[in-house]
Amino acid sequence: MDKNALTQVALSVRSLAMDAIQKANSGHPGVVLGAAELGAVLYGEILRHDPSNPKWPDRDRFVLSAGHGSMFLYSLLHLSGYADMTMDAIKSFRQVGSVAAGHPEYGASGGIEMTTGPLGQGLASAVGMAVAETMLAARFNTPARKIVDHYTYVLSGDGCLQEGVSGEASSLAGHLGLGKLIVYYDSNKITIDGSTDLSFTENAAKRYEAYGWQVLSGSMYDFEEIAKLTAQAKAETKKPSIIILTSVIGKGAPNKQNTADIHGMPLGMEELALARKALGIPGDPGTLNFYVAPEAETYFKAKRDEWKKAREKWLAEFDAWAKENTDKKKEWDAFYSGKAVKAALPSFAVGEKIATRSAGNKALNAVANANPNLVGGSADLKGPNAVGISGAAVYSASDRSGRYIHFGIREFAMAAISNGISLHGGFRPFCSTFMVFSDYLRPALRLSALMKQPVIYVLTHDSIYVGEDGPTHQPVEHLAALRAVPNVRVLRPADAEETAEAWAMAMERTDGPVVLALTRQNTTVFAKEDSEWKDKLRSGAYIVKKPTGPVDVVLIATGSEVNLALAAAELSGKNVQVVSMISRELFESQSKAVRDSVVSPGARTVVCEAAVRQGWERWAKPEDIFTIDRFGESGPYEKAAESLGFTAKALAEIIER
Ligand SMILES: Cc1ncc(C[n+]2csc(CCOP(=O)(O)OP(=O)(O)O)c2C)c(N)n1
Ligand SMILES: [Mg+2]
Repeated sequence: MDKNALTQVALSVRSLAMDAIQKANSGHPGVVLGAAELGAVLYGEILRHDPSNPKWPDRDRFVLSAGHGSMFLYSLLHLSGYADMTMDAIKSFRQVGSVAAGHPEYGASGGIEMTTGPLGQGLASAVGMAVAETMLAARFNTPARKIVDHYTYVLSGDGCLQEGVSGEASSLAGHLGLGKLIVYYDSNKITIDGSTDLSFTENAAKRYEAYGWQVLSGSMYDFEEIAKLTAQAKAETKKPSIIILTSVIGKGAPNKQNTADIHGMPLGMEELALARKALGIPGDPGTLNFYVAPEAETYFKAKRDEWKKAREKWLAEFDAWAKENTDKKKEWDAFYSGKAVKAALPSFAVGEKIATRSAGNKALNAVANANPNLVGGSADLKGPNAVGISGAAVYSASDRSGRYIHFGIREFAMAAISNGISLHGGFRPFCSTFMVFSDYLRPALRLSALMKQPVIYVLTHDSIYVGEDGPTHQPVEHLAALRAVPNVRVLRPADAEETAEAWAMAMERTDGPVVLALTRQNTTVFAKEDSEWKDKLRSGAYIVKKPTGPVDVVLIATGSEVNLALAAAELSGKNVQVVSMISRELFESQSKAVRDSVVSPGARTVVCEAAVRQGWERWAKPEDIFTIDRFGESGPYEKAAESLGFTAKALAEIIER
């Protein structure tokens, strides 16, 4: 280990961070200055990566869970030689269009493994990446050749450890014995408000021990110790490791280090000059020079050759493996194609009464059969969510080949882990819970959407028709809340046939998450007059039933309320055209011609959904929107609906008006 070179790398990281943050007049120098030594040894000596091929499948993953320290990542990506992270990008840190955005954004530059910034989620998703590594290894490694063999590293701060989601995920990681997950904890005992004494005095080491992790500790400022602790972490193959590194926030800024002031504000030109002086960074006080030490450049230049050779060695191994294992190679290609294989979907008979969650289970099984890389599970609601896959082994510490994941009652971690599985590559994850508890996972769903990850969220018990469990379990505002997130596709199929198609639609999506909103109660499979209904479903809505005469009312319904709409149309004396709108967002994104072909312009429209009206205002006049704008009620579901006035008769009265 060339300690002198690493010192110069750490110095360069500090220099770039101080200058970029000063230039932007915005950013978080504290963690970058405080953890620069870890950055140097991590990127220089520990990580197996290749900047010339950032997506190399067997690279080590590094997740900067403390995403506010984005300049930590950017400066190291730049020094390592990631092509997108140019000096210009660093000089335009936090400016519109720069790949060096405020917080790391997935896809902006090679080497950014995920979008971080919402504290805790980086660590939680890293658990998913580590899960995916073991799953992939179990499926593709052979006794002769280990083509999947990499580590997942995380840098986490006090904030990440305070967030509940990291606890949920770490608990599961301990249970699952993810030995190749290594978390560095930048323990500087400072957050925005000041000392952690204000609110965080628990013994994190003991907590992680209790989770079943290996807990190690040392100094942030000893390269050899960090390398030694990392080797110890790797040697422990049955437990994840957390390495607690005692550090000083803002190290190097003589007056501001070890204070909350340096957490999230530029140093100011005066302190910057003093810091440079203390650190030995050349340059005129009063000007920013984005200094990079020549020794750091030379060091990484040599590394780039080593890294490339290491990847080429892997590639040779991979090619040999591919020749010896042609079937596995075919499967590998399918896993990495990013395209789902079309499944033979289950069929249902008109008149059949079946809950869409149950129909969903049949579709899931068909889709899972065709796509062995579909993996996932539920937050302890396997039966109620109906997400069991027949014959599927359970993924566990002793069986990495399993595909069903018992996430435990950890909705937020479940979704964050699913993001990690998706980001890792190779797998298509799904996760599930009651729709009402989507609130518990919403921040991770938001990141799925932001990162364009095609995670499938199976959210059952999708309305007050849950019944006896009462208002705590009856979602009313959730459909609106889910639809409000950009790039989330909410599919609420109306019957078993639509549900099977909805699963297919979910699998077809490649650039964002899909929510499958499914019922607990039975719905009746209805006749579809339009032979092209499946194609039209993919535009978000289609006409279920056309009246014989001229259309008086277009009645738009979603999910189980299509049954209600058909009943109300029967009761009414008007000519009602019933529309099933499986996805409002999708339909709203269609051309006017497509929209007009389903919802005739000029016709009176009535909307029906067993949820709050928010978002439906565009589609009907206030008095023509039949929704539930209050919490539900405990009772058998028909009785609960009656008591809420949500009946076919009441809907028919609106139509008649
Ligand atoms: C979920 C979430 N809540 C709040 C914030 C705002 N925030 C950003 S950094 C930070 C403090 C983090 O403290 P620590 O992890 O110790 O980082 P350090 O101050 O040591 O750099 C907070 C509250 C956030 N980014 N994410
Ligand atoms: Mg801190």
